[in-house]
Amino acid sequence: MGVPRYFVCAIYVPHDNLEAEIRALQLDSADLKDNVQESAPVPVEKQATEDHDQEILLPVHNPAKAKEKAAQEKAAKEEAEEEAEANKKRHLNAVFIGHVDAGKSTIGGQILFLSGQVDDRQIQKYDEKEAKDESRESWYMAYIMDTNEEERAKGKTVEVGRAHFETESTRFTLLDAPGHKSYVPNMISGASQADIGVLVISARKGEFETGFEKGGQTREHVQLAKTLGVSKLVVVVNKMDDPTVNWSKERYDEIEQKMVPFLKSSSYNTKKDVIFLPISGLIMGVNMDKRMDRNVCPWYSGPSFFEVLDSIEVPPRDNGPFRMPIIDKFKDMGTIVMGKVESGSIKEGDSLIIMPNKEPVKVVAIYCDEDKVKHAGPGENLRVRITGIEDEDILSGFVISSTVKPVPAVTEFVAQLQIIGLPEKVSTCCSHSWLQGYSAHSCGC
Ligand SMILES: Nc1nc2c(ncn2[C@@H]2O[C@H](COP(=O)(O)OP(=O)(O)OP(=O)(O)O)[C@@H](O)[C@H]2O)c(=O)[nH]1
Ligand SMILES: [Mg+2]
Repeated sequence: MGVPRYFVCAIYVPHDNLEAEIRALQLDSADLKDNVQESAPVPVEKQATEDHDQEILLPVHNPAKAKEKAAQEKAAKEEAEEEAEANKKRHLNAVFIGHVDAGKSTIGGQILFLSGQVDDRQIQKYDEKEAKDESRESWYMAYIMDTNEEERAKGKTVEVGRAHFETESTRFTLLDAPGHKSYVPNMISGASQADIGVLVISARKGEFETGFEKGGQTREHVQLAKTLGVSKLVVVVNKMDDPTVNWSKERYDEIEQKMVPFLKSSSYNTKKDVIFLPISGLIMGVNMDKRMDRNVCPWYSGPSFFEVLDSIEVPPRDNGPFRMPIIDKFKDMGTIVMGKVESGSIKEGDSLIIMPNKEPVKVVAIYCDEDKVKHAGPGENLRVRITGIEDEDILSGFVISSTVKPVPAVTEFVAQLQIIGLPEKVSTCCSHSWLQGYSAHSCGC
């Protein structure tokens, strides 16, 4: 309970008098020693107005005050935590796309190495032991992202790899999509969580051509990314160090000139929403965290990859009712759901509902990157621990949403389908069987 204001004023002791009082008490205390408290009890109200020194000299056991102080300290700590969270760097989800073997995982691994998350010893372990054992000497950087046995044995990403890194002003969630055509559905799942795309193109002789030809995944990935709402693209022309390229400006220009009309035809504004740059993801990572060494490539004077990532605008976020489509779920001291917040925000203790099965749930904990946070806003990729439902009652595609305005469950909806390619034999008659890839923005429903 607070002290009435008039009372505080009435017992105020001017500083000079206070010092004299303390001195007198100190002298007295030489005789009285432990009896100070008994012989000179200090009213609670007075204690509340005095400075810290006096509290030390005259400790008074007051549970009410101790409780109040603890509450104040807790509130101040919470406020500081909230402020720290609010001041956090902006956040972007970046999906790495492009034809198989273009170098997506290698670049992802290099980013983690350059940002200090993987050290030399780990690289040596991958390089000298694991990659060599698989006769994949140059694959050691990709092994940082490609962690499962199948991926390492085949030298191909299968599942979307996830990592986190930070540039000067931005926190990134890195989504490393597979390039092989067998895993296009996994690539779709990665791109659907992304704000921006990093399109990786191999400049190596023959590799750009294969990836860009009809049937190559460069085209398919660009079109899928655009359809899935990836509004900005960073096109990294990779493997510029390869002996067939050797940092040739002609090769770089050729690739850019061929890509620009195609990107335009895929509805990207190539002036505003696309930026090209040459890099090498292997060895030391050239033009990645630091600007290009002019001895390596004298004709490029533009920004480094990290600088480009830092300057990309965050797309507008939706502050509507809370909606997070569930990408995955698992059991870990309760039920954990994973996904990207498409709209609204979430905080610890929230009561939400899982749609379409209308299960009420409670938010126990929120994890953003590796950190536990108290709340999170739109665009964040989260893991959320909930109670009130078992993981087997959740399917990916379900939406955890606001109870007041849950995402509607419908039996019919109007969709716009973008057909990005037809098998040659099926040109006139449409059969359902080949219409495999589609996406529906869950929030728009
Ligand atoms: N010379 C050279 N080789 C590279 C570079 N980047 C990647 N590579 C090599 O290209 C091969 C494929 O690299 P990955 O990173 O696995 O390619 P990816 O795009 O992730 O492949 P998928 O995940 O299967 O689509 C590996 O042998 C890498 O060492 C580069 O900048 N220069
Ligand atoms: Mg890969």
